[in-house]
Amino acid sequence: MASDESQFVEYPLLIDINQPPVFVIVCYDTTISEGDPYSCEITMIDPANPVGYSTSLDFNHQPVGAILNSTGPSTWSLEFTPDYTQVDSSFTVALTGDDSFRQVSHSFMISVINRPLSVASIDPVAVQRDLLTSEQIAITFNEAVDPATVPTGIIATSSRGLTLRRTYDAEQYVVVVDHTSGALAPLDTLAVTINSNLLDLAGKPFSPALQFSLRTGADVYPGDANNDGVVDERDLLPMGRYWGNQGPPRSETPDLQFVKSPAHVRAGLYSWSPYNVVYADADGNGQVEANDICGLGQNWLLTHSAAKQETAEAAQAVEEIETSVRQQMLAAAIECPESGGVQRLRDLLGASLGVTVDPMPDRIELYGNYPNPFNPSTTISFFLPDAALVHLEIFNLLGQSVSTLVDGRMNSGHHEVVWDGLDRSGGSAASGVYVYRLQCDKDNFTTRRMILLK
Ligand SMILES: [Ca+2]
Ligand SMILES: [Ca+2]
Ligand SMILES: [Ca+2]
Repeated sequence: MASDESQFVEYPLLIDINQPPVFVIVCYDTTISEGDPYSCEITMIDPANPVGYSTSLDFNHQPVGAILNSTGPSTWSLEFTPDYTQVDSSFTVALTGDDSFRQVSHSFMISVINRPLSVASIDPVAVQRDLLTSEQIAITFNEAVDPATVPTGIIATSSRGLTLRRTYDAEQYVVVVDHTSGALAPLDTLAVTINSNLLDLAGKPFSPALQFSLRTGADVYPGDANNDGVVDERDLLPMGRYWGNQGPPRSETPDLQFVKSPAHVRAGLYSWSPYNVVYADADGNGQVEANDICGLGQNWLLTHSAAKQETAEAAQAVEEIETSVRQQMLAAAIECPESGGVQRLRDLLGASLGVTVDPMPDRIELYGNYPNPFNPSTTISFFLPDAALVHLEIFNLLGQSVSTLVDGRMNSGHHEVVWDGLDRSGGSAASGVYVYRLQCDKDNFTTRRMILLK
């Protein structure tokens, strides 16, 4: 029996000198999205392949676009990137290894699903959506869209009633929203809706709907010439640097109120150059000049949140402004209505030019008392542009007169009066809030409050 067995075992070894090839790494059933590259590696081992026989690998079935690359003597890689026409399809891939004598086979399934259409980016991005530097909105999608569905799938409206165009770039998957003239109108609100009428090339809708809006121009305080969000001495340098520059006005009449308002954008064919010069034009009349100094002084230290930090100038010396321009700026600051900011501007410019500027308000000014709160006395100061009959009186919060400090004619100029904290009867006034009222020539008066704190 032993010798029979031995003969039985050896017999096939003698005739079966060519072993069938074997797949070592194979590809299995898988699900992939359109557009996503799929690849798998195949290694075929062919033991004892006799001389004269070669090893090969073939597709029996394959989806359109799938290729088999030879990567070595016995390795291949299968590469497949399905397109939109293959969405919702399944493909059976069959591989056959062949050494010209024997074969090995393996099959598996690739299922292709839709990749949802989505927005990859919107330019300008949310934080920059004042469009000061942009004449258009670019919406980039993650994949191609059906151009025929863009007109009803992307709705864009202008608060000024302008017709906005949507142009599709099939190469970049970008829809550009702009105005047919090429420039978006200033001070407009543009609302964009992307809805389910928009289809991808596989016919699948954009979902859920996306809405956003942006304004052409952000609310800023006039005088923030470097556009960093605060009106302060750093704004002197850009204002001085752009002195005399011209651009499109924001309105027919200059805004001498200098209230927080939308920043300007380029209109039509006209533009400021560089564009951020517009921030130095505080009154919006289309020129950087004397009035704008007043806006800077009037809005001194006010802040707003719509600044474009990237355009902010670093703090630099006022001396970098041309001397003749500094002289013009100082002359303008002297003419501005009096305010703490204007005083500061005058001091800065005056110091840089080596001149001292006396404050010369053109109207009656009643300043805050010092110290405040106080005990027992405080100093009240005021300015008279002209000589006047002056009455300065102190009241408690019940409206009762506590003391009269001045009652008579005074010359023009700066005056200081001390209140010693005593009432009419010569007793010490109680702790509390008091009002002091300055009346000139009986026809106009102004009041301020102070606190006596014991
Ligand atoms: Ca898709
Ligand atoms: Ca600033
Ligand atoms: Ca101006």
